[in-house]
Amino acid sequence: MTKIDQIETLILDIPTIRGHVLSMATMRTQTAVLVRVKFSDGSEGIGEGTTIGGLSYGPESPEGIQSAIETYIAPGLLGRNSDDVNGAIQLIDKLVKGNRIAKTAVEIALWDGLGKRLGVPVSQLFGGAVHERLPVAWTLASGNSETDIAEAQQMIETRRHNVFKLKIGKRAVRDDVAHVARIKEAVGDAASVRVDINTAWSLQDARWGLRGLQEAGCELVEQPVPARYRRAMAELTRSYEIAVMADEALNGPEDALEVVTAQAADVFAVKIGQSGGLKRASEVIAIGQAAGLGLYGGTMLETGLSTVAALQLFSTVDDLAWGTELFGPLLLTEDILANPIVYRDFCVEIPHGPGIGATLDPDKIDFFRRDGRRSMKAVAGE
Ligand code: MUC
Ligand code: MG
Repeated sequence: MTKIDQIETLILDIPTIRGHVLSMATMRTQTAVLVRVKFSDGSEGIGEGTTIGGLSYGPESPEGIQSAIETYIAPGLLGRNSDDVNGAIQLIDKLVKGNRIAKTAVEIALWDGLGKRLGVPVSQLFGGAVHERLPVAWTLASGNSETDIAEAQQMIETRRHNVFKLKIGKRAVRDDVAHVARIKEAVGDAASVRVDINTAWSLQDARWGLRGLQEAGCELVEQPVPARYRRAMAELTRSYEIAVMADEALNGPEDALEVVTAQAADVFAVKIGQSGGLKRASEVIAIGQAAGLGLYGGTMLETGLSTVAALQLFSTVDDLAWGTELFGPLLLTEDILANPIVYRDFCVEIPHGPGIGATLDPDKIDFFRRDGRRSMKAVAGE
């Protein structure tokens, strides 16, 4: 029996190509926690746990993710059967409450190792891919309407993206609606425009906001109000034609069930990190599908590593009606993968594996490491 021998973590800080202005934080750097699991037969698996804006987006920070893995998850897993991923998930859930992103990072590495040992992509461990490529949105969040319009036009011309998610919620609702209307007018029918408020609005703001956004031709509004405001989300879902998507409200299958029960969304933004791993994300997907909701493959702006892991799972979902936003690596100045993900014709291509299908670039890992005392080359497999 192959056993789990060693679990290592590393933190990377990678600059973004421009300031990414969200309602709760402006990102100039993205921080990723990388995990490498070594198995007794010499095989390895890699994973990533990433959040946004330190502790401003959700309850886990990069440092907390690293600490949860090193102090509480790793010691429980050492010596266990490498192939028993479900058993590991159950044990981790017993050892650690919450900390979904930390769990995700480790779980990705376990699936990656299993896929590599079997010589198959992780999608096959979830029943097999039914897509070779998926539509991929881009987020316009420079903080300036003119810059956003120029960026959108360039993306359309180069056939990289024709679906745009605008980050709003920082300014007055009226100003935000005017910003969205300007961008929609500039791109016309060549692109779909959606918005993400990242919980910044009150219910009253949201009533005005959704009415204005709908009139401006915006198709979808993501998490307009705080995650726990399920009744407000339900009112907005039922009162306007514009689609309402749950994001921060969806932390795993239990939340998914509650959102469905409260009729508090038209669409689920499924994120592997927020769900608590690929398996829990597949359960969120199943609940959304059973309720007849639309599905969208969301991101926490991860590097290529977690992005390919998400692609492995989303490639197995028959209908992602709203596509994906798995563009994380494109927001970073450097890709940490030696085999970068292919983006073309408004789509992202699914890597073929084995495992999640990611090979780290050791020099990039070395360059972006936060803690020089750790051997980043070791994580990259050197
Ligand atoms: C979020 O809230 O959806 C996804 C794309 C992006 O630009 O930010 C993220 C987070
Ligand atoms: Mg969101």
